[in-house]
Amino acid sequence: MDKLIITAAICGAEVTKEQNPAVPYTVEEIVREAKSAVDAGAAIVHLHVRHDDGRPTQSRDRFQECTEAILKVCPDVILIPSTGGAVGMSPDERLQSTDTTPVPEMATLDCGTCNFGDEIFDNTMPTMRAFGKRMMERGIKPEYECFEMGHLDTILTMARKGEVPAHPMQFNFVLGVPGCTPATVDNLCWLVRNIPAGSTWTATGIGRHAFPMAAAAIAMGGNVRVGFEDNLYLERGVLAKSNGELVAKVVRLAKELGRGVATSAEARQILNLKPRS
Ligand code: KMH
Ligand code: ZN
Repeated sequence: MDKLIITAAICGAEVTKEQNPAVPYTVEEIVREAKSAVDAGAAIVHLHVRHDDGRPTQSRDRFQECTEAILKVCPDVILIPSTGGAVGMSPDERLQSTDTTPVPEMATLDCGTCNFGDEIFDNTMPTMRAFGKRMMERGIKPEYECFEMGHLDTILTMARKGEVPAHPMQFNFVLGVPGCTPATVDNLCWLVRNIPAGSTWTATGIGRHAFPMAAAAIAMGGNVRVGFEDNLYLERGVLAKSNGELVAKVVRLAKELGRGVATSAEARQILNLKPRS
């Protein structure tokens, strides 16, 4: 089994300081949270950015500022900027996160429209084609985010048609978003059974499902995403003080289950990315 790649989704677009005071908004806070996660064992940071007052933004300049600031203190980390942004943003607005210098090694590509709590997260076929084209043009490896079972079929069909980058594909199965596929081991197994040979995958459980999904993924040979974007609690009733605390808990689970944790350099090999020169 390959070593475990841990991704920290440090910020997200929806969670607030009212829910957990450690949720980062400013550049300094985003750097602090990225560093806490990397120091604890995360090889990847999945990045959203905010205005100082907490409003989500996909501003190219804000992504540039945060990227440079994070890479200054975590020079080896793999950054996966979000192209999902927040519900209601336009495709062009969302794609700005792929305009930074250097070009991101990876970026998320959301694999279909779905419910998102009370709202609808809009990912039409033309939107996904545009995102796939952009990533193929720029050599960005997508992380295919599937919130629903049907998203997997959608993206595999697009890959077969050459509309999005294909082999080897990296999937992130985000399970337990209200209104989407529930976070059960059964659902995770179905998804993993149906990805092409040679693919890699990550499991993300939302809210109280974060650590049960992490444990299942560790045992199944997949990878794990945790962080404030997905879950604010270290355990029932106990808010996490940092993303690093959430990552450290996954590292402890991996250790108990006998799985080594990948560095960023090892994660690049596993994900078939170019080594950082
Ligand atoms: N904020 C969600 C609506 C992504 O990063 O690509 C979408 C999201 C997915 O977080
Ligand atoms: Zn995200």
